[in-house]
Amino acid sequence: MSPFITFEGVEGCGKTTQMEMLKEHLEWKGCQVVATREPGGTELGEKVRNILLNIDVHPLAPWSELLLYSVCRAQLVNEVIKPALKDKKIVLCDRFSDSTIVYQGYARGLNLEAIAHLNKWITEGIMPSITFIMDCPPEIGLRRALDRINTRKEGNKEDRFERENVEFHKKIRDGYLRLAKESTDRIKVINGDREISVIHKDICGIVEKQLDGLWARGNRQTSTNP
Ligand code: T5A
Repeated sequence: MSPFITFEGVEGCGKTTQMEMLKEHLEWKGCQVVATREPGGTELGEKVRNILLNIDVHPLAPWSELLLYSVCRAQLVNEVIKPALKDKKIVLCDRFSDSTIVYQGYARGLNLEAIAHLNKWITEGIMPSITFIMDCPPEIGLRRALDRINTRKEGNKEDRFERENVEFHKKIRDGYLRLAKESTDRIKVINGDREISVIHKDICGIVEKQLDGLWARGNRQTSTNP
């Protein structure tokens, strides 16, 4: 199986920035990479994303929210992730099932066992090989997210979660750190409160170590390697 790498963390922790930099780096090394995101990444998923994040759409009951995130994931796994892994491409994903455990489970308080069952069915058992948790204090992440909103020309608006108070976001951060303790092999906690280039170097080091292991086992699927 090709590497399936996910990026997680509080709002504005720098996941998207790091995922894009890793994609560029891996492509430069000659790898075939598919980068996607949740919620979204498919035509259906992007439409549902608009419902999930748009605060103008009427309030969502917690179970409705969970099921809508699940719709996005089921579609993304089928349409994008599974086919790409089958083609031996490296898949990078901005958020995945850990987000549901933390946001809908730990923070919203929905039943964790039900979430685990649902995740297992809709992901068809596909689990990330590495998950990076970009750890930073929620105050810093929210500040970055709000700064970005304020410099946007259009859509000058917070999303549903950016409206939540700092206490809610602290629960999210604690939830991620709790998950990391339960899955030390898969989950790597990265200090996200540093220079972007320093964080990138750490991430590349971890990914390359895993790729070296795979390639050594004859799984190399690159076309060229400069
Ligand atoms: N959600 C999602 C659930 O509740 N359940 C689920 O199952 C799933 C899948 C997704 C929302 O949905 C929720 C969680 C989320 O609330 P989103 O718009 O994708 O919504 O929101 P986020 O995932 O939080 O993404 P953001 O784009 O807000 O934040 P990122 O990706 O963490 O941060 P990034 O890289 O875009 O950076 C934000 C800003 O900070 C700067 C960047 O340049 C950018 O301006 N930055 C840094 N500045 C200083 N130092 C650094 N190290 C920096 N790194 C980035």
